[in-house]
Amino acid sequence: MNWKKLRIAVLTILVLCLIPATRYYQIDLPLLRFLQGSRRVNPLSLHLSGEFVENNLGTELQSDGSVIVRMIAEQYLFVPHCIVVPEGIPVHLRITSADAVHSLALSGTDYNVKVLPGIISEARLQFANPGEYKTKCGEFCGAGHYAMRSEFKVVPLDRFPALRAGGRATCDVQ
Ligand SMILES: [Cu+2]
Repeated sequence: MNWKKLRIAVLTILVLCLIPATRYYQIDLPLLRFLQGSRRVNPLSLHLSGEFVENNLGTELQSDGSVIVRMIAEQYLFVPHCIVVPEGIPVHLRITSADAVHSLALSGTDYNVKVLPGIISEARLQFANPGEYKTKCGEFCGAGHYAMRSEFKVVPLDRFPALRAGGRATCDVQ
């Protein structure tokens, strides 16, 4: 056996093992950030420009009938605090963090979306029944962590306030 070939084989296996390990432990490597290009966002300018400016947050009905929800997690609140979505419609969640590592956890379930500064986390949800679903931050993020909560208000489709494409819905408008 040629030692040089063996060494190359061992190194290759090590590198191949490291790739899933970095994903599992969510190690933030510059290379991974680069590979995630389209999901990157500058946490320092979220409120100033781009997808996560204030009037673009919340629920938006798409022309194909699906729903997009955009949220920001920051110490120690979720913006918007309350999200209204229709029942039985796929909801595409896009959320990012303005500061620390947070997560959006649906109380009473093991559903948990990790939220990192600089990255847009995406998730698909669908609520079968109307009701108020409490959410909380599932990742310890500092002194106010335990007060970091929000809710999803799921309404019957005919009561969903933004029934036209591009329309927006907030919990206040019912
Ligand atoms: Cu937290």
